[in-house]
Amino acid sequence: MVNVAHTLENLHTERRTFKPPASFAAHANATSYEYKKAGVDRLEYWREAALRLSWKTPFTEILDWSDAPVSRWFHDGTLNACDNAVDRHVREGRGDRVAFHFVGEPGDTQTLTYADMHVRVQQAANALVSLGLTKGDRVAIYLPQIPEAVVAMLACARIGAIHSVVFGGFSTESLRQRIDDAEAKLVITADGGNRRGQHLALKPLVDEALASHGEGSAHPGVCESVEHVLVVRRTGQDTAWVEGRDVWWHDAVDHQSAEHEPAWVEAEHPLFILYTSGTTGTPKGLFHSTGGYLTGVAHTHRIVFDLKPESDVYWCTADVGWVTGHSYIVYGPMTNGATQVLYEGTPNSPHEGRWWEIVEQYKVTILYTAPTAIRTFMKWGETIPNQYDLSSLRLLGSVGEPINPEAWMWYRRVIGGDRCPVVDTWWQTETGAIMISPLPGVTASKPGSAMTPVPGISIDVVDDAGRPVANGEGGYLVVTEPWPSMLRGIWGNRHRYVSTYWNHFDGLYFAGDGAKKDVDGDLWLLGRVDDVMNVSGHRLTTTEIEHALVAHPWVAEAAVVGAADEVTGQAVVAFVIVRSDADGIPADGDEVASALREHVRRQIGALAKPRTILVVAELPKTRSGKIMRRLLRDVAEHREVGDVTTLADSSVMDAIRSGLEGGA
Ligand code: 6R9
Repeated sequence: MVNVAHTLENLHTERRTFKPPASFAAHANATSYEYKKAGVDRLEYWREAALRLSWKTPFTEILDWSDAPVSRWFHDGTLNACDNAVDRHVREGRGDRVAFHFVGEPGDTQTLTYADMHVRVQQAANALVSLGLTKGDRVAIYLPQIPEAVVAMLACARIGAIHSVVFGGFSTESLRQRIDDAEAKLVITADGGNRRGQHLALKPLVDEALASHGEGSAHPGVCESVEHVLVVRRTGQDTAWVEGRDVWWHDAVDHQSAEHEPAWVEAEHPLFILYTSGTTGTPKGLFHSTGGYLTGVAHTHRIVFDLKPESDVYWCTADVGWVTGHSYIVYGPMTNGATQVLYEGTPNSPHEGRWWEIVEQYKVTILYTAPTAIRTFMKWGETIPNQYDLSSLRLLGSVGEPINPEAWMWYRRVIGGDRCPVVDTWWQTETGAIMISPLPGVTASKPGSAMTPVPGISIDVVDDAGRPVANGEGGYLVVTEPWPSMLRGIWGNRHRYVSTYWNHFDGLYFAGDGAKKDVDGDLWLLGRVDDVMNVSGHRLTTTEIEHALVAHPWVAEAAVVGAADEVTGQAVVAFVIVRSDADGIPADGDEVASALREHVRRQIGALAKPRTILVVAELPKTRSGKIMRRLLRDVAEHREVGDVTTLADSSVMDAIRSGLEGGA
């Protein structure tokens, strides 16, 4: 069940612990009292956290669980997320504080204070209103990592519109699906973004998505909800234009008044939809509330990252297109009045020291990134970060996938100078906010373990029957009590919400991850137990890639597995059976493979492109016709193939093996 089994050995032997430095603990936002308070009265603990937000009308009820498993938190209060993230700081005299040091990949920079953001979000909100948007409408945002992405999200929140950010690396097809499922009225995009010195066009992908319901299209009737496309000029590249539909951001926004009264919404008003790979083919549109979500992200950001808003410079390297960007760039840090770095580009552009140059230049104090990035830096070698002054750093965070102890130790030693606590934070798009993590001033942490649930969160590891396992044993990770930032559902599909998360174990939220309690009861995350893969911290399912492959005329059948990969955690490996009589199919397997890899990139996006495609004559199947991915994973990971007794035809694996040795 667990696909990172190779890390298990470490877990049994890992006994190193790192206590918070005394100087850190002495000034930490969170002490052990935090656990005590939450332990005495969980709901009261969350009430206090919610009271740190700015409410227009106060709430009287904390949790309403009568419609379980859909929760309502603080539901009779009203507030606005943009007001909390921006206006409040200006109102309370913090307008001059820098909100963002923006660094574009080509080297352009912008400094935006909270007062600057205040002007921008109000102008953008007025522009949205003038384009006919109103409370409850959905807006798709397909932008590079530039300040307008943050402004666009907050402007939606300001008017009560629900944003659905689609990561800029997704293909036309993925964008089309997401626009369509949410019935977005507006798409906000850019001419393009900067990626490794190139201009990467975005607008043409939007045009293609919206044109796909045209005559003769494979998708009649889709995306008809879209009335306008708002286009940020980022790269200046030539852009096709649909008169009447397309509007330049600068034309629509810049002349607007910088006064806009936020829409005061009920706490349960949906703030955003974010699509994530599901175990069945189509992506799930998870949606989050306003009051509970904001409480969860602001609170965890304050206690896990120990944010001191007056002095810290915080940098989360995630893209705003992922949940980490939503929760720990936009809503959590901004609600807490953080000063942040926002970087448009990749870590090796124009050179492999780019991140460390940024840390040095802006004196970054808190860095939050992913294991895949850390392993990439390890591969590039420590002489690169060693050339920069990283002494401003005081806390390091990790998220997205299990961090192997070796990477954890390297991160702590090379980047953190052996003095910074490392917080390995486990959470999901569904959970909205961090659920398991050390508290940096309290926890003596172990390399590779996310340690314990954060205060106010109730988590367990259970066996197949839903019974808690003993220390020293593994099982399935579950959340046992509702929490404020939990997802409120899957857009338009309550049934799928219930069956995906609540039908596995009665009354428990099923996270889809395997976990182990060590002898001390600390938690070790072991990766997904379903067919979700984790490639560089991005969630993909085997099914969605298989669907893309079989949609190609050359492919008769396809099976996809996630194989362990040193840098990306897992890598996509596809096994395909081709139609040898298909029109135009090359005789050479390598040519077939490269064309199919490109096809997957176009269908889903570059992140889904298989590392390896193997053309095979047959796939291993059980007698009931199920593909045995476990055996294919053995092949992909160059292991001895496991038990084949349930195969309908046990010679299939021999054929695959010998075919591979033949050089395919
Ligand atoms: C925030 C985010 C969620 C899945 C989750 C798990 C994996 C995330 C992790 C981790 C081990 C950590 N995951 N953080 N596994 N240790 N610290 O990544 O959300 O994109 O929805 O992915 O990522 O498998 O179930 P999302």
